[in-house]
Amino acid sequence: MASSLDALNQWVMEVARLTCPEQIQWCDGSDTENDALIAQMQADGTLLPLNPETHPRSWLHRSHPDDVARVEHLTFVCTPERDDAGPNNNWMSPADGHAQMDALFDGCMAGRTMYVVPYCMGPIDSPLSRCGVEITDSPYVVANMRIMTRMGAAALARIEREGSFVKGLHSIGELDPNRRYIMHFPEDLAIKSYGSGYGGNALLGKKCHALRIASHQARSEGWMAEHMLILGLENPQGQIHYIAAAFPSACGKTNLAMLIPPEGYRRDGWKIWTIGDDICWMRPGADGRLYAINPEAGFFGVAPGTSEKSNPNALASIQHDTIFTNVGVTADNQPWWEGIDNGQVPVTDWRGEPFDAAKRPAAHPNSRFTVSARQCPSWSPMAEDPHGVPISAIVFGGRRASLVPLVFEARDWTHGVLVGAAMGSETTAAATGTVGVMRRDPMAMKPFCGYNFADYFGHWLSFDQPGANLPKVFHVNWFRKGDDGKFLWPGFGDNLRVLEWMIKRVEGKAGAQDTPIGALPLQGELNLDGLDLSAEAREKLFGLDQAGWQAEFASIGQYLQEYGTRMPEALTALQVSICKAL
Ligand code: OXD
Ligand code: MN
Repeated sequence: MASSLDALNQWVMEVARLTCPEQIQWCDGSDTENDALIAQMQADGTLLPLNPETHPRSWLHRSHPDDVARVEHLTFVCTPERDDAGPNNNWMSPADGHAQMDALFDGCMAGRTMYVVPYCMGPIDSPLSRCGVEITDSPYVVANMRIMTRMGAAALARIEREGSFVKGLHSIGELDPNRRYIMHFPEDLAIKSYGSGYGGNALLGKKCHALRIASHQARSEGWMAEHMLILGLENPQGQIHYIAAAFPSACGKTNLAMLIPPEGYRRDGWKIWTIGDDICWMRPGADGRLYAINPEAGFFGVAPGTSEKSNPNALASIQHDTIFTNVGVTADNQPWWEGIDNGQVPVTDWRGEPFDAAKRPAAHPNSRFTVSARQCPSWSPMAEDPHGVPISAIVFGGRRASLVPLVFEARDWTHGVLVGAAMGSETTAAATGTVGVMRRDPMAMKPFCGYNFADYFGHWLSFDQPGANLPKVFHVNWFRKGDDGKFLWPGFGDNLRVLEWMIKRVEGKAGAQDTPIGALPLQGELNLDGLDLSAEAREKLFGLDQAGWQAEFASIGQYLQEYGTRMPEALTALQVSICKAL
């Protein structure tokens, strides 16, 4: 019988025949291999060394200026039936998708090295983890994959044992936006990505595998692949509750995952432990609870706005052994971005030109750092636990300047699924396109769900079974603005106050007021001590705008209808009953 390594070798040979590389390098993930790749990229200018005194072993990569974000309009899910991909995805038939991609890949690695990168998403010994192999012609991708996944020999050994892996084929091609596609073939557990070196398009373990392909795998195997951070909230008694939270890209997931409690809370013994900042895989355990792992091993975080005030843990993490992409630099070659607020000034912008504020920001708004999670001071030892951590609460949140209060709680799991399905958020720079436009982004998975959203909501509902002990579901909005256009909630560390209320609810220790949209904190139950909130802020953060919600629910109804009869009846019926109650 052919082993899975035979299958891998055969695929590598097929790809080599198509792409015609000059040489093939199998990556083992070792330091020696990494040092050689870094030296090579330094020699050809792919990586520029940063100040070795202040940022040892750290580099700056400047991408092609047209290749700075995910390209949702060029991202496809290729299923035999269009309806299986759903209105939430761009669709092509697998035959057309393969033909289109293979034409692009034809001979594209001539004169280049083809790297074969085995990786494992999740702790190497966890039954929840899954493996993949990325073939790429980009050493920058290899170096990033080494940080973001468990990459190399151990992953290869697991692939040999397990017999199955996701096949990801990537080439930077000519970096021509007109010859750029990211295609997914869920039935074949395969990905083909051409023409971009940007993380979300090119580090195939991340969005392509751990979300789009994994969401499909998870549906057939009875688990969940979600765009969620995972944190542990430790109370003064030393008990830790784990929370998974879904926010659209560039809405502060990394900040929340690494939150430092406000002074008083810190003194009392509250602490946040970081398990993950972007992706969460969950599966019901024997006790009926959902157990979660972070499939990633590093952070690919948004740099702008990261400061000693907003995220000291992230800042501490990226002082060494970090790859920065598209940030500015100071005169003494330190990385710099808008909002770093460290008293330094940039001299060179992300395109390598003298910084001129009138021309462009020093750092691209979607500039990033790639860093090993082990460098984070709040990194939880439980992040390596093969069993995962039990989830007490699931949080959904969007960027909503109006209407949506600071926090509310769903009545039950079905209502929680509707709350997630109805999520809306203003778009950000993490994807190309207009920024600041409100769109529906169910469970923050709009760009990442590898199949029809109606079926995905059905999959969520299916976890509500006899014996299940599911998390409570909440919705938050850190981004509500006042009439003057300023944020009403201080956010950052003070978000802990909201998490504390949630955990009190989980433990049955806090009151709430039932409303048609869910339960709002009763006055005095969410700790606001020491905050200077105006009357307008209190009203808007904790009140219910009845007329506004009537309009919102009408729009949610229209959105659900876009999925036709495939939409689970339980959700449409609940939407109608909430409309009536409002
Ligand atoms: C990310 C994203 O990079 O969501 O995490 O775009
Ligand atoms: Mn993300």
